Amino acid sequence: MQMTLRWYGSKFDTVTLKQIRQIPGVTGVISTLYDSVPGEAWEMEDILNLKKEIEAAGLKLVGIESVNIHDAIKVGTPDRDKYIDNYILTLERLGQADIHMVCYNFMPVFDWTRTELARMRPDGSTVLAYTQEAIDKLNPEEMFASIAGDVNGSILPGWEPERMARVKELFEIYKDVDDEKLFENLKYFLERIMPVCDKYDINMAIHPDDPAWSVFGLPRIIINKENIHRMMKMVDNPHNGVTFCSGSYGTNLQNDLPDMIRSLKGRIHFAHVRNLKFNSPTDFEESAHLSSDGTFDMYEIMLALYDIGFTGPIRPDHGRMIWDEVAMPGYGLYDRALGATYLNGLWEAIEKSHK
Ligand code: CS2
Ligand code: MN
Repeated sequence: MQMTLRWYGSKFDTVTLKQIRQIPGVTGVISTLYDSVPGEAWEMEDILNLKKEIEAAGLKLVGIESVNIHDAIKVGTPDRDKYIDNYILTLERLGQADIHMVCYNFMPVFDWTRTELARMRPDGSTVLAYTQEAIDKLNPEEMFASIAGDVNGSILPGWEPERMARVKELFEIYKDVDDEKLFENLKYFLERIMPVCDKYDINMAIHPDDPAWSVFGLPRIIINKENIHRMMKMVDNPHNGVTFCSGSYGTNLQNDLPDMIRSLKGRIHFAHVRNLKFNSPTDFEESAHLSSDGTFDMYEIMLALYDIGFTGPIRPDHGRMIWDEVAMPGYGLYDRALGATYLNGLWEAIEKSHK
């Protein structure tokens, strides 16, 4: 595996490349053109500038998270081909820039969903949290306003204010899209992009829906072992793979994370590894990465990745806000650095005990 950190670019991130470079064992960065608009093709010049900036700091741009998908593609409207053409152009340019992993998601309307961005834990740290009870009381249009006070001045991925202003309209365009339709539209998209992925050896890594069930009645399909295997079989190409995100699949306690990982040998192109602490099956918070701080056995997760011979990029995922850091919720420096160090420690121990 290659340890990386997600970085939003110097215009948006409070964390610097210099700081990332100084986290022991972190050699790569996962980034994006954060101000790109879904549906538009990325300019080669912008891609190369991003790459150059990262390389000048002594790091490597090992993948993109995310190239976001235009709603027309997810909904399957007649104009989707034009947006898929643009997506293909972006992939082509990424391939030419020697970038071979692209993370994306196929969630309608909302990306990840949390009901609190700064829940206080007993040690005074604050974390992202979710309760179904809070969702059940909310109208989707109020969703953004309900968390907007806790964003620390940052723009959250998938929660851009312009997008949230259109929530009502977005719900409207998805009204005839159910799980089956979403699968069909995903298949159509994947079939169209696989030739360019084959040509440039680009691994597509779909991110799971988070939480891994339907929110506000919207369809959600990338939620469990059965559905991911269905997705991979429907377009059976090794470039059609997954981002294994323990914190997202883990939201559903029925998902056996190490077992899922073992079943995905060869198709996990990217890993997000973090822990969750459950207070009840529908109330969880994003604890520290350490096994003892949450519900998951992180050793077993890393061991499963080791056992399948995982060599791709991995990153700690959301961290707690600690030591008075002010940053994008989930994406501060300190706790993610602790997470990376811990995961590196587990990996070293696993490797050595297998020699
Ligand atoms: C990320 C997702 O911060 C997060 O929860 O894991 O937003 C992820 O980047 C997207 O779903 C992938 O497109
Ligand atoms: Mn994730």
